[in-house]
Amino acid sequence: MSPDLSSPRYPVRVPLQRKPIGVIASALAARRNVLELIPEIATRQPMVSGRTGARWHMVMDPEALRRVLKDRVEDYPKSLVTRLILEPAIGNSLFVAEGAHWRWQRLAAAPAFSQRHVEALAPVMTAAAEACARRLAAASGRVEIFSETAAATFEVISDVTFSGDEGFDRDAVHRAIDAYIAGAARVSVFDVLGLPGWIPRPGRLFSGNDLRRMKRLADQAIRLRARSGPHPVPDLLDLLRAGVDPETRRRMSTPELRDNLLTFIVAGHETTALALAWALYLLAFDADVQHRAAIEAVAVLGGRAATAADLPRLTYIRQVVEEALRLYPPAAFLSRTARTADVLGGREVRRGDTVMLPIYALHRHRLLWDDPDRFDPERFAPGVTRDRYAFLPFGAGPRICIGASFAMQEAVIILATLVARFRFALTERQPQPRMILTLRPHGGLWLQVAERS
Ligand code: MNH
Repeated sequence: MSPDLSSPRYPVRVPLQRKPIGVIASALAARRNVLELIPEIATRQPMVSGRTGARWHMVMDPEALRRVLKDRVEDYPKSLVTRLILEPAIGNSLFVAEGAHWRWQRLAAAPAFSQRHVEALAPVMTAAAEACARRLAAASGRVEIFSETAAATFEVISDVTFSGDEGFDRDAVHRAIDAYIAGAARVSVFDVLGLPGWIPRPGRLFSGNDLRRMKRLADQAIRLRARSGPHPVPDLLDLLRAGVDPETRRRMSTPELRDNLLTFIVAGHETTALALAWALYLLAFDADVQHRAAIEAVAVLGGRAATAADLPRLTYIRQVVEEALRLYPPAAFLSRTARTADVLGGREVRRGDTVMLPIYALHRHRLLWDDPDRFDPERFAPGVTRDRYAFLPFGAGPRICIGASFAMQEAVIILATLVARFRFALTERQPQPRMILTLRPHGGLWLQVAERS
């Protein structure tokens, strides 16, 4: 018997499909929430295949995931839909490029995300945590938490990409990115499914104006920096400008720098904000866990904001972030296109098939997790082992998120700072997890916030 998920033992979840659905129903469901495409059996079986116009496979088997993401990564490039959605905004940057063009950009960007540089960027995160706490103290009462965490992570990412005032209009960039994400959200679906051509597709994807303006602003800042030289504490622009192709000694051109910096902003701000918002929801959901997290945060921080030096002692806070990334992975659904015929989990894959990696279902898979819908940060306690490919909030293999440790450091610093100072409680408005490009709380994430003591 399946547990009663309406009972408060379980935090909110997406109702998965229990019956196969047709093409039109799929299209409508996917438009509303990509996760509604996932059949419930995807949480019990290693692989589910089907045909909705084109052939597709959903892969939840750790061995098969390893093949797609690591062993045969060249044979499973990012899907057409990924390119279609992202290219207008971020060009052929690190996130979308394949083969040699991806490789050299990854190598050029790697030093910027090394442990040493990420730690050097921590003061920016501490300042954003401090500012976020000030805003919450002023707001107290019912607060829409996702917009608060998004403000904090945008502050961090814009400060570490284009630090210093070089006429870089952050608000304009923020607006352009939000408008772009809203526009992109309207398309994804149709192509994720490879629907037959007779189904009408939405018209123009994005207003080109916002994107053009955003690119112009970034180009200006890059040209100014070329004249003024690097900052005393190098930011991501400085570090990327210094990056060279180890083989050809080539450096990034202005458009390449711009596309990659905008990629960091697009890939790094909303995802981290969601991890934080869902973590706060889960703490509000479970008072015992929140109590334990607060004891740790208060013991380590007292009343001040967290810094990089505190990280080794904020282990439970980190476990909470990891468990939030399991239950509500911001990148809950990845997709690839098979470049050649292959066999995955004993099944025939043909060239051109869509290979979907429903991270949401993987993270709640009955064969991989015990009572998977339950919130339990102990799953990530030191010493607990699990299959490397059962937990993929940042992907895996060569294309693993380059910003993973940046994001974890930022999330722990901000979460610890907030939990030490505030108590969070649920309101009668349950958040609704909906995935468009990322797994967002539809209608906002409303919590009751009160200062401690
Ligand atoms: Mn991030 C790739 C999730 C934060 C920059 N990111 C990925 C992938 C996932 C992901 C999943 C792999 C996608 C795929 O294989 O199709 N990223 C996250 C999550 C967070 C996150 C859940 C926060 C939490 N990402 C960040 C931050 C940055 C960043 C912060 C930058 C500052 N991510 C990237 C880049 C890539 C990426 C760049 C592409 C890397 C590559 O393809 O080599």
